[in-house]
Amino acid sequence: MALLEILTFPDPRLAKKAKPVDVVTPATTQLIEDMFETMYEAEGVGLAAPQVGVLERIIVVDCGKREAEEERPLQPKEPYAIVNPVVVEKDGKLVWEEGCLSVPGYTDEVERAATVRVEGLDKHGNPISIEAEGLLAVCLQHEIDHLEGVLFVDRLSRLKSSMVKKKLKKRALEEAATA
Ligand code: GNR
Ligand code: NI
Repeated sequence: MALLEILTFPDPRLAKKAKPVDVVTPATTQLIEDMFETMYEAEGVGLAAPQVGVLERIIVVDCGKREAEEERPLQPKEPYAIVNPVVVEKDGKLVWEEGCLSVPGYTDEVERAATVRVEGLDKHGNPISIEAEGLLAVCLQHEIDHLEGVLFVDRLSRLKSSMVKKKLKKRALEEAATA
């Protein structure tokens, strides 16, 4: 088990497209376990491999604790690891206040699909299909965006996105100077 370093904006690796995983190997399974450990330590509800500098299509999510109030979730709120995840169905719209471990200190409202079905492989390489709503749906779409090099701040209006990114870059430079 190992804690991994979480990259933050404007690290260029966060803007790159991740490559599909050919074969799920023991190294993939190990990476998934390290990603879960890193996500729990950071108190996040999801993590994508590019956030830890690995440009492969792997995500982990665990929306369990934050969503215990939902009565009949489409899917049990357990931890999921998904290799090569794809949104195969989506429906409706919802606006959620999002944050990102790679964009510390900023949150904003983002509009996404209200329900999604995501297919991919689990940590053993077996096919899985997850139907989600609420925070889990948001989280799956947020993590899959990371695999395309897209951050939630890229989904704000053009003016807002450029203003926020400019401020975040300035803040990162100031922090680098005082570190
Ligand atoms: O921990 C996280 N919380 C969160 C809240 C609302 C919408 C999306 C997220 S994902 C984020 C963890 C993260 O950055 N994953 O990439
Ligand atoms: Ni994120």
